[in-house]
Amino acid sequence: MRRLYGVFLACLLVSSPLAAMAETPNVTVNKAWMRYLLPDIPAGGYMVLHNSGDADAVLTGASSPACGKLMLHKSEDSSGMSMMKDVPNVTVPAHGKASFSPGGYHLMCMQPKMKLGEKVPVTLSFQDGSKVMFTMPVYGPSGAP
Ligand SMILES: [Cu+2]
Repeated sequence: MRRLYGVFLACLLVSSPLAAMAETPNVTVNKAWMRYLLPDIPAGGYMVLHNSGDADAVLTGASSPACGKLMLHKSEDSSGMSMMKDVPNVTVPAHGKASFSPGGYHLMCMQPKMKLGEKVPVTLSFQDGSKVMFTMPVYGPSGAP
C-alpha cells in the first residue's frame, strides 16, 4: 500500500511540469522587422509565425511600448486600390505558419516612437491567454540594409 502511494506521488511530480509546459505557446517568431518612415506615419511590423503545436494558435492582439497602439491589419487590393483593414485575429495553423509581410497581414504601429537601427520590444497575445515576447529591428522603407 505504501509503495503504491509512492508511485502515485512520483507520477504527480513528473506530470505537473508537463502540464505547465502545455500552456506555454508553441509559436516562434522569425524574420521580424519594423518598417519605419516618419513619426507621423504608422510603422508596419512584419514577421513569420511558426506553430509547432497540435492545435491552431489564434493571435488576438499585439502591443509595444514603442507604439501608441499596435493593431492587427491586412492589406487588400480592391479594384486596383490597396486598402487596409483591421482584423480581429489571425490563425497560425497547427504545424503551420502565418506570414506578415508588406501587402498582406501586418502589425500597424500607430504613433511610432522609435529610431532606425534600434530594436523595439513587441508582445503578441493569443486566444488561449499565452503571450510571446520578442524584439523587432527597426529598418527604413526598403527593409533590412
Ligand atoms: Cu495597416
